[in-house]
Amino acid sequence: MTLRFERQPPGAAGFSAFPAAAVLAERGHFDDGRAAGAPRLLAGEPACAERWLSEAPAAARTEGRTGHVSWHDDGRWLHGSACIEVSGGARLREDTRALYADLFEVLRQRGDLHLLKVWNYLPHINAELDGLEVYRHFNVGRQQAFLDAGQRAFEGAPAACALGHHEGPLSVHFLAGRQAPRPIENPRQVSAYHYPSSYGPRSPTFSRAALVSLAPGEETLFISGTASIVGHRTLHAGDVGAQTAETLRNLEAVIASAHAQTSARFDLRTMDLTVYLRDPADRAAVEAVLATSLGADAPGLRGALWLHADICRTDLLVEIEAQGSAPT
Ligand code: 3EB
Repeated sequence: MTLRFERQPPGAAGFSAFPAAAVLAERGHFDDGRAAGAPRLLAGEPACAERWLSEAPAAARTEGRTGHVSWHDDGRWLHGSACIEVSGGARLREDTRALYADLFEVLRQRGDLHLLKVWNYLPHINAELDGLEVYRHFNVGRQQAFLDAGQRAFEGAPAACALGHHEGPLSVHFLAGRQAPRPIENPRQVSAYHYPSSYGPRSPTFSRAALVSLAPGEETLFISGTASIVGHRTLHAGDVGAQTAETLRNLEAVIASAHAQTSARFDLRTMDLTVYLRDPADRAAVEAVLATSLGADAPGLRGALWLHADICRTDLLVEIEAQGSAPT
């Protein structure tokens, strides 16, 4: 039973007609407040929908709500979303932990599913609460929830991204499956789950990428949010062009690591890219670097989703997420 990802190509009138029953999950991206709890599209971008399409028969499908989490399960793949209004510092840790506890309860109830990819959107991610940054509070609650649930918080963690938005709740979307993903790391970077404590009391819980088969004869690579970090340090503070070039080197390094694990061949130029920018005014500079490296006509660049988001370190200006499938 195949799961497919579709992104409405910017500028296109809409999707080819999918029967409603085929849609496991859908997320819209807008440049106004319609999707509170998620980063907005850069102003002027055409509204975009992303859909996970299932081939499972209707009879195999279930949906439900467990605590904060709404989920849809097609018997093979499960997509879930949760949000929680957050308030203070200590509360944020507990809220994060509670949200993730519900997420892991869904996975347990549905048959010990494996987390593949998580999208985390935090309100005011760089704000300071009770002397600690929001992102760092979040990392404490997230790692604790993984440990509480007996989930792999270090090697074997899912792919993820974590970005900040300016209005709405803490929102988490996730994809899970019946088969464990293969975690991929980047030899140019310290694994995020091993970052030193100078980045916060608990390390971030994610792998650089996850490799999974969503369809027979095919593998999908979920590359986590990737930024201008080498070792564990931010490079090129204040220079968005150089950060973009460094991010591309990291993305290529992750793909090279994946190629050592599978016969599938991934190509950044044809992957689905999501570009998160702290400052919308940086778009032209970032696009120029991507065009030089990938080619101005690369489908990945033409179809990229450009979102306005705060990155989890104040000195990072850009983060890029990539996803793609290839035959094995
Ligand atoms: C980094 O490499 C950049 O906390 O889930 C990227 C992807 C980042 C995911 C997360 C954070 C996360 O550390 C930030």
